[in-house]
Amino acid sequence: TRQHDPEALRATARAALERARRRTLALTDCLDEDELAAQHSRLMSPLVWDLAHIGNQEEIWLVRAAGGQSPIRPDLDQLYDAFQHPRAERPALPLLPPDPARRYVAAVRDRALEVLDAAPMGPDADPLLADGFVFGMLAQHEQQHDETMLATHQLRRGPAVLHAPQPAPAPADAADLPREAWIEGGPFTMGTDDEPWALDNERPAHRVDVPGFWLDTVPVSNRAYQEFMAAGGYEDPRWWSPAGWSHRVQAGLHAPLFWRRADDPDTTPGGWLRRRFGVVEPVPLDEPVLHVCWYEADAYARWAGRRLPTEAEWEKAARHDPATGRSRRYPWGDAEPTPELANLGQHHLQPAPVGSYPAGASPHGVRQLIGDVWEWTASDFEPHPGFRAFPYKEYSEVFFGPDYKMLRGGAFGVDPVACRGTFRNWDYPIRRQIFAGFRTARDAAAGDRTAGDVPTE
Ligand code: AVJ
Ligand code: FE
Repeated sequence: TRQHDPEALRATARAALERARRRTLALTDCLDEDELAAQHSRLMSPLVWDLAHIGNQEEIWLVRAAGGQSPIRPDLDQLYDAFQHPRAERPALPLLPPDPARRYVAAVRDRALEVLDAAPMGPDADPLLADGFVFGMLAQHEQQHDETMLATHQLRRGPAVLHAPQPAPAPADAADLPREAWIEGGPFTMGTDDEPWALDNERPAHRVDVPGFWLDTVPVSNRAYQEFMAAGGYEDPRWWSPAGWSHRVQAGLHAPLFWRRADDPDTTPGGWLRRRFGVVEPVPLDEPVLHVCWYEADAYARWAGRRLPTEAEWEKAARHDPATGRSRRYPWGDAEPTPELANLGQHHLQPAPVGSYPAGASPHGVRQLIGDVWEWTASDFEPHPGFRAFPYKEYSEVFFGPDYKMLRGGAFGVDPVACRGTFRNWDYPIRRQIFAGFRTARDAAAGDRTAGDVPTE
């Protein structure tokens, strides 16, 4: 996966940066000045803040730190420092209006491409430049903000401005899939040392012993989640953690975010409607459930007699190849994602039906680990053993601890550059505006573990 030809690496880096910028502009060119400056939710920044913040990070890390160039707009550093201003306060800041923000990000990009054309990028170069890391880091940063901007679009009220084709219907075999897959026990390699654009929190590679466990072959569907709702799951504290139950009561949770009861529940299959990027439609029963918080996922799993997988279990299911004992980049192997393998890249504005993407299945037959919906795991955000912050503590290190829960796998609005079997995402357990669903797991029962835990054919 390392590209040793510097010209090929330059072309890959340029394409990743250009793809991110096309998306950033598409997400901001479709709204007028007022909508770009408005705060559509207190959870989110105004879109103009994300836009200029993308440029400012590119200036700081790519143009100045890696490129050694002089500052373009050092006066903007404070304004667009995410740690100095919480999201709720950003609309009151003297932000660049949309057109000056667009000119700023374009000026930074011109300089960034000059740096790219001149940079030594061999494995012995400065660590920011080696293997083109800083270009990959900024492309991932921009794509992550694009996903955040997509969540702002989803929260925004008003007529639809984003459009995309629907994913294909589920393949014929989706209904006959086994409900769960057995992931045999034993050590596997978690994290990576040889993924050139892996971020600091994905490193280093280390062995983790994961006892055998059962994992859902597909994410939990809206149909299954509605069974939990119909069984009174939201009203029964037995299924909720203490913190989850107090949040459930205080926030009045009773259904996923963006859902409302249909006026004519008898003629709407399932009886629920959802708002999706400005369109109200019946909740599709075969899609993975989306816009649930960690507490809801945890409660559903307990109601189902199951639990959320740990992050190590998730990564083993997504990467471990029982035939070779190797950890691979993706469930299907080492090849880059394509539209046949996973629902990524905002080609669609929703997840595909559960059971989709048979070509992207893992060797254990687990589907949709990559793409469709971020998957909540049971785990807190902890560093891998041997972690070293790079290039700055505020990317990952300041978030370590029990406040954040880990999400894995990426959603339909995640670009492939910011998605792989090792990629780690995190958020507060109350957050629902992110594109998150989940799947469940359970421990081995007596008799499940064979001698030496060799998988049986
Ligand atoms: C990894 C998605 C939690 O959006 O807060 C963006 C990514 N870091 N700018 C976030 C990030 C700095 C981060 N997440
Ligand atoms: Fe950022």
